[in-house]
Amino acid sequence: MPDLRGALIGCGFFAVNQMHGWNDVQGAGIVAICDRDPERLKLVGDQFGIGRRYTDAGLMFADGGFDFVDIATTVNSHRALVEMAAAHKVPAICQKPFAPTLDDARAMVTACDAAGIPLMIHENFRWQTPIQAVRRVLDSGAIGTPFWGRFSFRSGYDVFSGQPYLAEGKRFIIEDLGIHTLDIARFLLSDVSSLSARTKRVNPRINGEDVATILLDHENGATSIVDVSYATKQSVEPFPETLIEIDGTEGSLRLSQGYELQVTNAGGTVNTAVAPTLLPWASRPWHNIQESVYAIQQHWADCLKAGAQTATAGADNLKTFALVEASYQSAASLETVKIGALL
Ligand code: NAD
Ligand code: 89V
Repeated sequence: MPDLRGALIGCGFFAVNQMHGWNDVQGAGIVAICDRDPERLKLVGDQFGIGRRYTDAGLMFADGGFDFVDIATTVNSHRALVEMAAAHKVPAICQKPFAPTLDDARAMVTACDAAGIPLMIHENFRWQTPIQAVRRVLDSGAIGTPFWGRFSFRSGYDVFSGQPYLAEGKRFIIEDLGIHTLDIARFLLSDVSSLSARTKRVNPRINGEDVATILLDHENGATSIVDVSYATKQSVEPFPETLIEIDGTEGSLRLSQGYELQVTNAGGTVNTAVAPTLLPWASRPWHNIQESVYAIQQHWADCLKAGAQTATAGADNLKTFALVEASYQSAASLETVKIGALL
């Protein structure tokens, strides 16, 4: 029996990674699972040897016997399930995107605060090995004070076969993928005070935008660009790499395709390989994301045991989610949106 017993709700496409991650996490494991689809419940229950299975989250909470819940369902169920966790005073992890609206997300933070339980949003991209390596370079002072950045994710990878719902919504790339890239920009260059965005839909078979370009003003005075696309066909497909350029007062860094990190300053140029580990259960090209799933879940277990705040707690992640809302507002109005007005 693990020290911390978890229950997972939503046994779909991505939850399989979360279940593998929990198997690797020290000090926590999954003891019960729930999915309203009996087929998914059986598939994941059999694969991971979980006996306690529910098709109704309410019944699972009523039975109890777990120390936290990991909500891996799609966005429309997030608020109801997080509020259910709060009502039962069970600490909760909730997948991104946080909620359908900023009002829902705020209500979820309020419910968890009132219940005195931690809420962590499963915002895993900042936990990727190459992104953590960039954070360490900035912390070392090697490039001085950053004043400019570019956070770029441009791909032609078919995400729709694994996640068909991504083709259906009115919103697509900013809400699903840009949310990660915006969080990386916050993580590396500080919070954002205002932004301007432009979007396009290139793929005629989907409903939402698949290209977005966002100009960010950071609170520390830096300027950055977040550019994301699922309509970009290249000779070597980079999915799911985030490429980064940051210029600082003393030098610059470049995280380029193939997980190469180059740092240049008065001392010269240093190139380092910052590729993610291919965990035994992982598969390319997803291994970068899969390793970060394990990393954020270990972080949750460590914080829950220590009573510490997680890096992507609900209150913090409201600031990332506000950038998503602001990007859609700006793309619609063609105006700059101030983030403070949304929070
Ligand atoms: P999915 O549709 O494959 O799986 C969702 C599952 O949840 C389904 O099996 C569905 O039956 C179940 N479900 C929905 N509502 C439920 C409820 N109220 N009670 C019980 N079960 C319920 O979706 P997915 O692709 O696995 O995505 C799930 C979430 O993970 C999404 O929010 C998505 O954005 C996110 N995601 C995150 C990453 C990442 O890197 N962080 C990557 C992919 C997907
Ligand atoms: O990470 C995600 O949220 C995924 C994908 C990489 C396909 O955008 O949905």
